[in-house]
Amino acid sequence: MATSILSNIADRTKEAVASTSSKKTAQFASVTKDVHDGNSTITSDYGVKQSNTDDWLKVATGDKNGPLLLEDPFGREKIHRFDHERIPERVVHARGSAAFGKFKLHEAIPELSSAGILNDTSRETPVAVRFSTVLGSRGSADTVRDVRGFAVKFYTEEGNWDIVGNNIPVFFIQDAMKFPDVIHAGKPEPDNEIPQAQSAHNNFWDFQYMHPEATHMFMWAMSDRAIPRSYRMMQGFGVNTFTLTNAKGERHFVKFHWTPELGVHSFVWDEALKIAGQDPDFHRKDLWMAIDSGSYPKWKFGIQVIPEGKEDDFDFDILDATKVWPEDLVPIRYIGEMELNRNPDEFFTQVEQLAFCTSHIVPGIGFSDDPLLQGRNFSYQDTQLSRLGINWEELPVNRPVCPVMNHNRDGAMRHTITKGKVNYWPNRYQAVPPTKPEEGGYVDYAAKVAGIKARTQSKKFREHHNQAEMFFNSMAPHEKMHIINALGFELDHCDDQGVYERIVERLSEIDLSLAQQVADMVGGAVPEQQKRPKHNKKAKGLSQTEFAPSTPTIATRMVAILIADGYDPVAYNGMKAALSAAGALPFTIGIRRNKVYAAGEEKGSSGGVTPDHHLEGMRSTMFDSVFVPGGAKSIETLRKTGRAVHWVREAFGHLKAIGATGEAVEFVRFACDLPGLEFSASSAVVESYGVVTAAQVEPHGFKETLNMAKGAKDFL
Ligand code: HDD
Repeated sequence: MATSILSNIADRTKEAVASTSSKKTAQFASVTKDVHDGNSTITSDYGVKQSNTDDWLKVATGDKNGPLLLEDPFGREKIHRFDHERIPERVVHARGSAAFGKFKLHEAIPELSSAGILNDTSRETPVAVRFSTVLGSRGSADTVRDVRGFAVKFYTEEGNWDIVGNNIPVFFIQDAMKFPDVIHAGKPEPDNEIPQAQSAHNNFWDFQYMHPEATHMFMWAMSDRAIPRSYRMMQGFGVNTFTLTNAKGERHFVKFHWTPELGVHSFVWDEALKIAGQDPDFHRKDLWMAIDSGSYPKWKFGIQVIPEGKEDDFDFDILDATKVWPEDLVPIRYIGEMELNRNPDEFFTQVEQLAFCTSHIVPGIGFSDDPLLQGRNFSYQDTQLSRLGINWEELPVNRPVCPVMNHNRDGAMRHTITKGKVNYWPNRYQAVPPTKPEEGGYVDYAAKVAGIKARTQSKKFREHHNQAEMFFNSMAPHEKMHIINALGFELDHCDDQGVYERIVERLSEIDLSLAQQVADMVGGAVPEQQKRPKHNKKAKGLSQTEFAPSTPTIATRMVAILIADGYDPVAYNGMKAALSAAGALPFTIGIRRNKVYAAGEEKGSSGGVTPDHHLEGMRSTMFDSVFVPGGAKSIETLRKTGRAVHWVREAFGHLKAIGATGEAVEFVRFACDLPGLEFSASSAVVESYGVVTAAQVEPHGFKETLNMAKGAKDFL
């Protein structure tokens, strides 16, 4: 997607960017300046109007340049400010983008939690959400194979609450102390800083083998979840076990879930690989465009709850972040919804400076003894200090919308002015006292703790394979195939035979056939025996095929319409109108970007359409679907153009819905080159392998064609 697509869509929809009337929006407005206000002129940072910001003050010698003068405050300030623009990127999750929106509770849960946000269904809580990849640097590509971050900041009336989650419900490690190891092993290798944003290397897989606890997570990371089609089409999980406490002081263990309204969809690997080169900003643009055009992404908010006292009823430890709570055992209860409806105004101040802490919770919510979570609670606050400084919570994007007042003071870049005689508690004025619990002061759950101080872990933490196998067993056949191929790709990039052979050995503890197929692909000994007896259990909610939207939709999907001179204008216009009416985004792809003329139109006449892109500029990988209208001359040209044939063939290979009418039917059959593909020679609409054709089609037939396309797998 090029920038032109962005402006294109904005033009087309003419829908204003939504502004949620919220306290956070108003707060942002109070610190926002607009370069387009028409009244501003350039000043120095200390407010003096400048008359020239192009030429450094120098000693002029006739009409020649003389030396620059250090005394120039404007020249010094401009360069000095530039030299210091960068702050450290996040040590993980450096690449990402964010948007703002609102959270609405549908069902109050007073029996579980006293949190205002989980009880007051009349509230609209402003949120900021940042999506990210984990391993790549800030400038790396969006569509790499990786876990995606899904971090939500709720600006609640009682303070900020952050759920810093991922799009995968489990994690590589069980104890926070291992985090530097797992990240060092995944990031580029230390000697040559290769590879960028990839898990396909020796160190990553060496780590996976050395840590059997990572097995479940690497199965997820090799699945389609790790190559999402869009941030808007991924789930989010809090991963760690938190707690909810009600007004009576009773406690429940909880896991948080986000389920996207649009369903869960992924790329195929070949597509993801190509887009990483063709458009490294694919996901960032996709989110931006959707919000800009008024198609606001939404997620249902769900909780899984286990009452205190029941925590030992499972064959896994409920505090182990490498395990899911199978939905068959602990169903998800959906109680709210989140919508993202506002793009940032400025990336640096609203996305780079957006900072999360798992330790940021509000009354009614608490932590469990999950050893990953407890370590995270230290790490996030700590990392914000080195990225943003001690006063990072004063930055506009991080500021709560409720009052903040205490006796913390000073530090670099403090900019709140706190008036008064005292900066400690208790004081003789009773100034700024703590809040009583009954008036909303946070109360820690009075957990009984007794034990022996030791570096140890619970017994159930030592079982690592049951859920890895359950995950694999629960996959649809094509999902299993994708996992096998992903492992084949990753291990092919490991040149240390010890590394890939040992991973195959690990796989034989999960599923023999999986291990054998991967071994055959990547080389080395093919295992003959299942190394651990299989339990053959499956669970609900693991295969992403279960997450089709309740009503199939092509809204916000990008459809390319491929044309050359002599195209059929009835089919072209009919399909374009039908797509727009269904909320899809049609793009005209021409043989060139200069005007293309329909059958019956003179070249150079006032008619013709100006394509959004030409065949070489934009590939089919960038679109969800392709439609080719007929027109004898247009098809003759497309058929002779290698790139056009490749366009359609590649779309077919990437399992995209393809539509063709009139002469294009034969062209698509030729391009897809698949015996057994059924095509229609009559006016009947035929669907075969996601290719929808009608050789003779009346304008009213487009609705039917579109309905069939909706049924094509890519859209479900
Ligand atoms: Fe983390 C960032 C998610 C374990 C330490 N993490 C970070 C972000 C996400 C997650 C989404 C990006 C936030 C943003 O957009 O700014 N992390 C997770 C999940 C984990 C997890 C779901 C497992 C349940 N993380 C984890 C551990 C540690 C960290 C065990 C350290 C002990 N994570 C960090 C960090 C980062 C971070 C170094 C880097 C930037 C930041 O915090 O703000 O502190």
